[in-house]
Formats: sequence, structure tokens, C-alpha cells
Amino acid sequence: LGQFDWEDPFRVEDQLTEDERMIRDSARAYCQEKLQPRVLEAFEDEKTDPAIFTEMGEMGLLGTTIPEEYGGIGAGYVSYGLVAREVERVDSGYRSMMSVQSSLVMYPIYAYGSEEQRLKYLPKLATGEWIGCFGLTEPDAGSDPAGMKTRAVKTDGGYVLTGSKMWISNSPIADVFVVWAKSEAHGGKIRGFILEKGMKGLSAPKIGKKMSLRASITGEIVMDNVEVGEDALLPHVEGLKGPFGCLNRARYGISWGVLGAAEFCWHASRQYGLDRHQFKRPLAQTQLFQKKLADMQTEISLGMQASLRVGRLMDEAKAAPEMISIVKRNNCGKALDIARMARDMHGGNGISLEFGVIRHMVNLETVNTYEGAHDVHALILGRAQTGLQAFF
Ligand code: TGC
Ligand code: FAD
Repeated sequence: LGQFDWEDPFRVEDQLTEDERMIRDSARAYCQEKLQPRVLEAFEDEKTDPAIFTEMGEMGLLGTTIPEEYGGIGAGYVSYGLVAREVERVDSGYRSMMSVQSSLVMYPIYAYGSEEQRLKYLPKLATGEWIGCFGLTEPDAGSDPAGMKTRAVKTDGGYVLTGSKMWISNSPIADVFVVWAKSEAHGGKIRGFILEKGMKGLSAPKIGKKMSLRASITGEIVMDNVEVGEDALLPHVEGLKGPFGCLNRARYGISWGVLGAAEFCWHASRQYGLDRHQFKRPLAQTQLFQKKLADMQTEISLGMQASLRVGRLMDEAKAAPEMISIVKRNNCGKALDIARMARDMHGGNGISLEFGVIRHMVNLETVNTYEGAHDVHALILGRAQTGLQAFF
């Protein structure tokens, strides 16, 4: 009979290649040594340190799946998932910074961009010298991005963009803006454009007073007749499948990332239960406490096997978007339940930032909402099995 490792019940370790373990271990070392020590203050003071991008770039954590000739490390999607898990073990905001740069900015430039655009932007995004953001959501178009109002109007030498995007990760500190707009010259279809900081009419005010994801800066993107050349258009995609192609990758990464946050909460609760005594025994020696630990272990292990399977299929180009909806939705929902449970298991200490669990809990509220809210993924899955769309 095999050995049981409580931390890795289904032996995920044995299912990884040596390269994947190496990438995971170096990501873990960076995250624990450099990110963990500064997260409490960053969250408390709502401060995003832009140096994190160059640090991540140096570690090869930006655009891990992008080929080396464009500055990436040409790794597979399982490696990308393992990196997301390590970063989000520290904080969902840090994972957000990483996954927007990798999946929502570098990926579309790589997949839909011209060779000139790839060569101009990808190497600097890979080192973190340039910070990117992705503008899809608008004040009146969140779950329903097809309802966007942002417009691109054709001019002699290019386009003029007008509109505003809301809740955009990284935007106030971004150098490169991938934005999606309806283009009249393309029959009103959605097209992607690359904008740059400093363009006339482009601004990105910060959104303050966030109670979640405070270590990751969020803002608007305001486009007031921003003039761009023809070379700003992403030439190789049109329609909603452009942004969704990026979201598939980011949602998959999130499915791993939230398990990192959940693992932090699980391990912290176990240790807290072993250390703290009430009624003359460790809390961990009570049936209710152990049931909660068993639930955490079970959901994390099942979720990880599922994400690993989807990652392998992504590497074989066989993953369907609905598979990604299953793991994004379920892992986010389960991670949020686990963080709430961990908060409770820490008693009064659970509400202090010192113990980390309430920070993960409030962060996961965002992660459960962005990249397709929990119920929106249910509707995607409901449509896939009934053939009936119930969005409207
Ligand atoms: P629908 O009719 O379903 O599809 C329209 C077109 O898009 C294609 N498509 C996809 N292509 C690739 N991958 C997918 N996952 C796709 N889903 C749809 C589809 O084939 C079709 O193509 P075509 O050629 O036939 O036109 O579109 P709909 O308008 O009915 O969509 C409904 C719905 C709810 C599924 C969709 O709009 C949705 O997923 N809404 C959620 C919005 C969302 O996820 N927003 C995320 C914003 S970005 C963000 O949150 C970043 S946070 C990152 C961070 O900080 O970490
Ligand atoms: P709504 O769409 O208004 O949804 C509100 C509620 O209604 C949800 O519970 C939803 O599930 C439910 N709902 C919606 N439609 C239906 C329906 N048909 N049936 C049943 N229930 C429904 N966007 C970007 O483009 N780029 C980013 O970088 C980015 N970063 C973000 C960072 C943060 C911190 C946050 C909070 C958001 C970010 N977003 C980003 C936006 C995010 O993707 C949206 O918030 C999300 O898609 C939901 O849209 P909404 O907020 O407009 O909510």
C-alpha cells in the first residue's frame, strides 16, 4: 500500500515533470522570501510596489508560456498554474498582477498581434520593465461585455477611441493598455487595440476604498478621443472570441491560484488548532475542528487534480472553455468557503491581518467575481448541457 501524505493526498508531486517541479520551487522561493514579508503592509496601506513586476520578470514568472524568442520561458500551462498557486498562496492581488501581465496582455499580443507588435512589446513586458493592463469591463458592461460602449472610429491614418473601462487591474501604473472596442470600420465588431501611457486623451485614475485585493492597484481607463495609428490594432482577431481567448488562460490560472490561497488558509488553521488549547486540549483534538480540516483537504485535493487535468489538456490544445468554467467556478467557490472557515477557526485572531486568513477571505470575494462571476460560469455550464442560454 502507498504512503499517505496529508499535504499532498493524491501525490500531485509524482504527476509533475522535473522541469515543472523546478519552476514551482523557484516560484515558491521567490514568493516566500520576497513577497510574503511585504504583503501585510501592502494590503494594510493599499500600496502596490511596481518593482514586483521587474522582480517577477527576473524570475521568469511573466509570460511563462510565451516562447523564449519573445522573452518568455516557453513553459507549459501546468507550469503556469503552479506559478499562480505559489503567488496566490501569498496574496490574490499579487497573482492578479502576474496573470493580467501574462494572460491578458502578453498572450493577446503574442496570439493576435503582428510580428512588429510582438517584438516591440513582449520582451519589455516579460522583464517587467513595462506594466500592462487589459480593458474589457465597463461601468455598464460587466458580465455582459457584448454591451460595451467603447468605440473605435476610423480616421485616415488609424482610429480614434472613445469610452471608459472600469475595474481594471494595474491600469493606474500601466505603460501598455490592451483595450477592446467596437469598431465601425469592422461592422461594429469588437477589436483589440494597444494603447500606450502618455497618449493624448488617455488617463487611468485609481479606484480607492477597496476592501479586497488591496495589494493590487485597480483603476479606470478613460479614453477621450485617443488617436492611434493603424499599427495599434491587433490584426489577427475580431469579435468576443478575442478577449475570451485571453480569459480562458487567465481563468485557468486562477483555478490553480485560488488553491494556493486555500492551502495557506488550511495549513494556518491546522497549525493554529495544534497550538491553541481550550477546554484543556488542542482545538485540533476536537471532532468539529477535524471535520473542517478534512473538508479543506478534500476540496483542495479534488480541485487540484481537476486543474492539473485541464492544464495537461491545454498543453495538448484539447481543453474546452467549459472545462475551464468548471475549475474556475468550483475552485474559487471552494477556496472562498475554506477562507471563511479558516477565519472562523482562528476565533478572534481570525479578524486580525496578522494571521492572514481574513485577507485571503476578502481577496477571494473579488476572485469569485472577476473573470466571470460564479453564477455566470454556472450559466455557461447550464447552456452547454441544455443547449438553452439563460443569460437573458
Ligand atoms: P457568446 O454568444 O457566448 O460568445 C460570443 C463569441 O465569443 C466566443 N466565445 C469564446 N471564444 C473563446 N473562448 C471562450 N471562452 C468563449 N466564449 C464565447 C463564441 O464562440 C462567440 O464567437 P463567434 O465567433 O460565434 O461570435 O457571448 P455572450 O455575449 O452570450 O457571452 C455570455 C457570457 C456570459 C458567457 C460571457 O460574456 C462571459 O463570460 N461573461 C463574463 C465576463 C468576464 O469574464 N469578464 C472578465 C473581464 S477581465 C477580468 O475580470 C480580469 S481580472 C484579472 C485579474 O486581475 O486577475
Ligand atoms: P455584474 O455583471 O453587474 O454582476 C452582478 C451580479 O449579477 C453577479 O453576482 C453576477 O453573477 C450576477 N449576474 C450577472 N448577469 C447575470 C445573469 N444573466 N443571470 C444571473 N445572474 C447574473 N475587468 C477587466 O476588464 N479587466 C481587469 O483587469 C479587471 N480587474 C478587476 C479587478 C477587480 C479588483 C475587480 C473587482 C474587478 C475586475 N474586473 C476587471 C471586472 C470584473 O471582470 C467584473 O467585475 C465582473 O466581470 C463582473 O461584472 P460586474 O462587476 O459589472 O457585475
